[in-house]
Amino acid sequence: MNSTCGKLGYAALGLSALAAAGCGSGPQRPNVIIIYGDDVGYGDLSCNGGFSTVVTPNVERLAAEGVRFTSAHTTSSTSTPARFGLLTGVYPWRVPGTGIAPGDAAMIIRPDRYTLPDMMHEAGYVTAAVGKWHLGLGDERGKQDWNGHITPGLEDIGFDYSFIMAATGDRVPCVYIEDGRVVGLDPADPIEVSYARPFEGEPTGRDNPELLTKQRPSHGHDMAIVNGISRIGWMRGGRRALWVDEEICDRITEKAVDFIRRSAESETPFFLYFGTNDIHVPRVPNERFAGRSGMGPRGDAILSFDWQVGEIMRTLDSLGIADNTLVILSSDNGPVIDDGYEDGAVELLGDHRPWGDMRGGKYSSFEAGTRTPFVVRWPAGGVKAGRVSDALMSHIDIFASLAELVGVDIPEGEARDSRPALRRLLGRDLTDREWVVEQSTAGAVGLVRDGWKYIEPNRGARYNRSVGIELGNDTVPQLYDLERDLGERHNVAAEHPELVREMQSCLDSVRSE
Ligand code: NG6
Ligand code: CA
Repeated sequence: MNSTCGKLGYAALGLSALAAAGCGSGPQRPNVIIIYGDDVGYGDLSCNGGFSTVVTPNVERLAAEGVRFTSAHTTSSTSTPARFGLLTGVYPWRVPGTGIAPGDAAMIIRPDRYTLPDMMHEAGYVTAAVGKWHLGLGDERGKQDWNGHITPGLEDIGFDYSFIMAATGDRVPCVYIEDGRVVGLDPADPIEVSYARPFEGEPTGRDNPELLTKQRPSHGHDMAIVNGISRIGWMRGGRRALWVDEEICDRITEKAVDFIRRSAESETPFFLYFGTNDIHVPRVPNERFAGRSGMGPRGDAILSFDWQVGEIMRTLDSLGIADNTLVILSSDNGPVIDDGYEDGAVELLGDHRPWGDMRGGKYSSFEAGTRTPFVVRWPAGGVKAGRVSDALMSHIDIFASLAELVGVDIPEGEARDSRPALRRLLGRDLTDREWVVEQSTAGAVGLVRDGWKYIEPNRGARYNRSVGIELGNDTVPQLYDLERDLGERHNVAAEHPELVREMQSCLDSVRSE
């Protein structure tokens, strides 16, 4: 093992790597779709082995026709930082203010930053974001004009089109925003949003539990009531624009499908970032899925997630563009069972194991926090059907790998943590990334390298009782031999002091890069 983690002259790899990836003499321009699930665990998808009691046939098809990864990591074990890392190619822990965002957060990716959609745009793509956003809007927290044009917005960071939920399903404002404007707003009934205080006279989950007709909170989530469910944050007005939770999967899928159709008609290659609301809380599945998994709303939401994957694929098939569309499917972070609503997820889990053989889950430094499902399909690009890659890899490299694919030189200093690894992404290079950095909610950082996992000593809580997840934090160094102990049960730091020093120095050098 190298004793440092210095930069390895990756810029030099550019074009030769592209040729070696089997991409002909120059860059190709397949359509690119990233389907980013929310809190979908590695074991939640039936393609990943025998952990799931719910069958997800559409994801299975994707995996059967593409490459499925067993060791792909998001940068962080919660949504906002994971999405920040994906779309900027910069580790979120380098940038203050990238923790879980409130629903009235200002734009976390500032307009002057070079983003993944900027890069795709530069390559001549038409770009869109549809679904969950959770990266803030506008210039200043709480100062957005929800009744006018919410700006700056996604158009300022490279997206030609957007149809989004501002934050998460459990946060206000519970409305869709299309190209910076709330959809279906009645000007006579303006929206007000606050994360500071309730609105006088408006019912809340805390004071009016009798109004919670659909789901009650198990912890938190006791503020504004929308659609019989109380949320995080307060809002009032905008009644005509409020989303109906049961319809979210249909609404966002319809918009994603429309975008694909429009782009295909114009014969412009497209880039679609599709963030599903499933399987985040509140889990309120459409009636087509309600009760179908036998596992309650969480299982039903997995079916809903799978259905959306199927709809996207059916659209590509019907347009004859499925072969030359690069589809990347993953999740922003690991699984959680009770994330704040009494939806029966804990009681009905049965033998289903969302975290697979790993320890922890969402919020955690342990592997289940960041090791997510990851499937890549692109038949025309030579991605081999049915391949399984155990290569260590990170969502942080998607940016530079796609730049490599479409032949764009990333401007100096931008996407600084992203390394071109197209061959690995396409399942042709089965070797590991040198190392992968993982971040938990506590801000703790871990490192996977050469089959070892190191978690820096930190003061974060060990356990989150509300969600029942081991967070993997400890004030002493932790070292696990992932090849023998994927479940991170035996901390062997004391037996390998030299290795601990090397891992720490590797982390230090990544940090100071
Ligand atoms: C937590 C929420 C949780 C979820 C999470 C963000 C409470 C008690 N819990 O603070 O329900 O919203 O934030 O999830 O409010 S994420 O997947 O978007 O990162
Ligand atoms: Ca998430």
